[in-house]
Amino acid sequence: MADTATPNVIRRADYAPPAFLIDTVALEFDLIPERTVVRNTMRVRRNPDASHASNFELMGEQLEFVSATIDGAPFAQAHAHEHGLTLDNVPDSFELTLTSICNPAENTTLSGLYVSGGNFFTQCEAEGFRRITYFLDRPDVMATFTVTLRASKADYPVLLSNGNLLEEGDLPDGRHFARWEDPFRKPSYLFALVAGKLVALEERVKSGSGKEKLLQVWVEPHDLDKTRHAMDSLINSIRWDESRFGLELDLDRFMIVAVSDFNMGAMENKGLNIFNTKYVLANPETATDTDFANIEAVVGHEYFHNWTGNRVTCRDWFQLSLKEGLTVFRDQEFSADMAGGATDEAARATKRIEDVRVLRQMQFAEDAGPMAHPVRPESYVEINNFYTMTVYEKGSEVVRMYQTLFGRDGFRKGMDLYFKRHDGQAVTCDDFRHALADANGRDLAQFERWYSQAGTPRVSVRTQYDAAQQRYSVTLTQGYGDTAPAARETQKGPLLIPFAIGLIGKDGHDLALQLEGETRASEATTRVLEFTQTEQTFTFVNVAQEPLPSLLRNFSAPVIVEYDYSADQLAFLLAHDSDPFNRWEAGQRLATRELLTLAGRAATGVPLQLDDSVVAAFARVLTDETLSPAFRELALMLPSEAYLAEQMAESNPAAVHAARQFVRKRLANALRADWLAVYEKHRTPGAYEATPEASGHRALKNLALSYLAELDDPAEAVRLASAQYDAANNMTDRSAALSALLNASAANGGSVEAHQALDDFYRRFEKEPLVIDKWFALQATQRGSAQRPVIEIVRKLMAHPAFNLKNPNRARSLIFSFCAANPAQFHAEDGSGYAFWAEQVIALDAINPQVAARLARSLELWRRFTPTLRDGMRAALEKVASQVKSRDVREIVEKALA
Ligand code: B3K
Ligand code: ZN
Repeated sequence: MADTATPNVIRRADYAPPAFLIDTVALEFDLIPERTVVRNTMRVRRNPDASHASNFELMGEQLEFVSATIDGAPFAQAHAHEHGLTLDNVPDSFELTLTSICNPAENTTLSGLYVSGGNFFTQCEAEGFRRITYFLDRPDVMATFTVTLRASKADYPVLLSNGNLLEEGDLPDGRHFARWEDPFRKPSYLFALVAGKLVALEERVKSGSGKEKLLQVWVEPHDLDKTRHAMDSLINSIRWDESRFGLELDLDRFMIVAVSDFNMGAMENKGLNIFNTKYVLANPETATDTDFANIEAVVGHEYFHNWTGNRVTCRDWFQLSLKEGLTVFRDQEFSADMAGGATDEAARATKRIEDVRVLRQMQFAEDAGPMAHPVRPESYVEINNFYTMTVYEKGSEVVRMYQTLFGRDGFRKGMDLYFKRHDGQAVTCDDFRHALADANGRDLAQFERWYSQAGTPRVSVRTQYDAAQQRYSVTLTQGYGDTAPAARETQKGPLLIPFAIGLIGKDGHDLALQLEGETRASEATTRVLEFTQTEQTFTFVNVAQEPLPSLLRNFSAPVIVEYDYSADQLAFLLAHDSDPFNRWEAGQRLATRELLTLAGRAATGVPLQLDDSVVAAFARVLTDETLSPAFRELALMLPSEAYLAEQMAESNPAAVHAARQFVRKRLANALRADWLAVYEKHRTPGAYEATPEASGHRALKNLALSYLAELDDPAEAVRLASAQYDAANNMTDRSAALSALLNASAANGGSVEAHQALDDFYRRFEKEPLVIDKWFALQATQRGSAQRPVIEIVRKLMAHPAFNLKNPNRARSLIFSFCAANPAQFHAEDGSGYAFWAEQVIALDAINPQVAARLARSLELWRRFTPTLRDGMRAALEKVASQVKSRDVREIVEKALA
């Protein structure tokens, strides 16, 4: 095996610096779909910090080797093999020119150079550059790039690459060229090119230091009317990074390009971000409020990578969270600031709640299964499988904890030091932690465990009030409980947990906080306790009455809090906690507890009932006009079926569905008049506005509609939904109405209204692929019934002319929506869902391993389910394991079965 062959398992401990360094790269492309010729000229020298190697090993995949020259002379000792190219006995410093050919037209993996809609695009992270040319394709090899693109002018009028345009012009035979230069050293994963028939929305803005910048959003011509929001989001991102972190755009030109075939959300290539159309294109008719918010977040995320990821990059892929966790944190703060500025805590909390919901539902589940890994993983088989909720979302929580510990100013000081030390370098998570520690004069050695330990920590809380002494003690104990074996082996000791707490008095107001040893109470009524030992007691003094504790305010650490609140106490917190996050949290705890009890009953066939006090607690939120509509919508939304199933000793999706439906119906029927009143009151007549306020009204109104659709007699809801569908001037209202119609009709096997609306929706938006994705997704996630199982609808839709397995958005809209977002139907007892899953994973494996591996993950928690389901899932996993070829899918299913 040559050195560049990928061994089965790559380990962090095996990191070694590269034997050679590449200082400059000049790439020349002759772009032809089936046969693109790439000439790559590099200045190479031995790495003084690495051990000597006589051979130069370059990575390469799916390339046809043509020739090699060293310092202008043909080089005969070049051997191409399956994993790359070996050059024997090279000099210490030399200019190397390699010529090779690739086939973008046949590249269905969407990694490397590929064709989509007749245009050329690239995706190089993590290891796609080696599918374009032979290279030291690893992030610690940083070079400056110049790129020359040549192509037919009629077919590819626009030629883009990273950095600044140096020159462009015509060539013989109807061809033309463009030459680009990126002045910044970068790793190969940030390389990009785009060529095709595209048009741009352009803006010129001045950056903080007064330099003019050209901003462009490139799309296919018919999409130009959907680029304004992405452009505004980009301008806001530029402003925000200047004001919050003092970071300026460093290029004269910044481009975003939309492509409809894309494996993930977007990619932060230097100066040339490439985006899934889903995260660029929006107008009120085609995009929902959620789409608008996601576009703002993803445009921000990719833009922020320019500093956190590009200027300072990762030494190796184990450090992925260095850029991803940090950049997710930055995009979350950006969205929160856009919604509520620095001070509107309620508006900020809405964003926080949404982010924590995702973390708890997805990352906690990941941490509990066979793919559990630390924020900085120790090993991987296929790096693309490690762009995970843990690396991104838990990684972002880890970054947030620095800010919770040091405050915004302390965090900023740490960031400043990080850039001062590491600008232009490829570094590690330890380097980041050291910058934060040094800038704040702190020893953060213990904090390293957040990077090396997997599993979700549990903090159990005991409290004791001593009325005579007016002392209130809070004892915290930390551990991991009964975690997945993959996580257990990483757990070495207690973490530094910033534990934010408040104490609430009988009147619902926060009490003053004075810890034992302090001379007086602090002004702030939330205190961040630094919890560092396995067990630790914090004692508050001068506590005149027995308080109710508000624990882990604003979700100050990614942990599970165990505390035995009574239902009355939760209702009290839901009504009074000054921390909006914990107000929401109290409602969720209350609902989760009731729902789990009911699911347990449903599983054993005991009749279901719900206490009036729970209904009353929800009624108070529903009718409390002092709360923002956005908050009420979040508070009234029950925990998801997936999250609830995950909390059961044995996951039972059918029982969870029955319990959740029972509660929804009960709340619908008991509060019918209130839902109707809320529905009427929160209509947003007039022109569509994409503001947080307007979207809050729509969210609450549409939640009301979805509850009304649960009524025993849904006639009224059907009437409202049909009217809303017909009158809607925006996609949020139209798709919510369609969804309500589908769900209202589920019980009686489909209704005329639902059918008509579905047909109308399709015809109306036939030419809008992103909306047709919604059309597939709405049907895949709809409620089913014994007479009308959703799997049958899904199978029929697989044969629809608009379905296309090769387009990841479309595959996700139908297949992933069904397998991952419709648990009650997917986990049908007859195993029909699992058989479908296996077929699709196997089919996708041959087309696009990265997408296949994502789908493969929807069975990874199989061991936690009821015995019948478990058997069905194991059989499906075994079938897949015996048939798939890609490293991507193999890693997932083998870990699941191990
Ligand atoms: N850095 C890319 C993700 C690349 C995924 C490769 N499989 C997008 C992002 O996180 O911004
Ligand atoms: Zn990212």
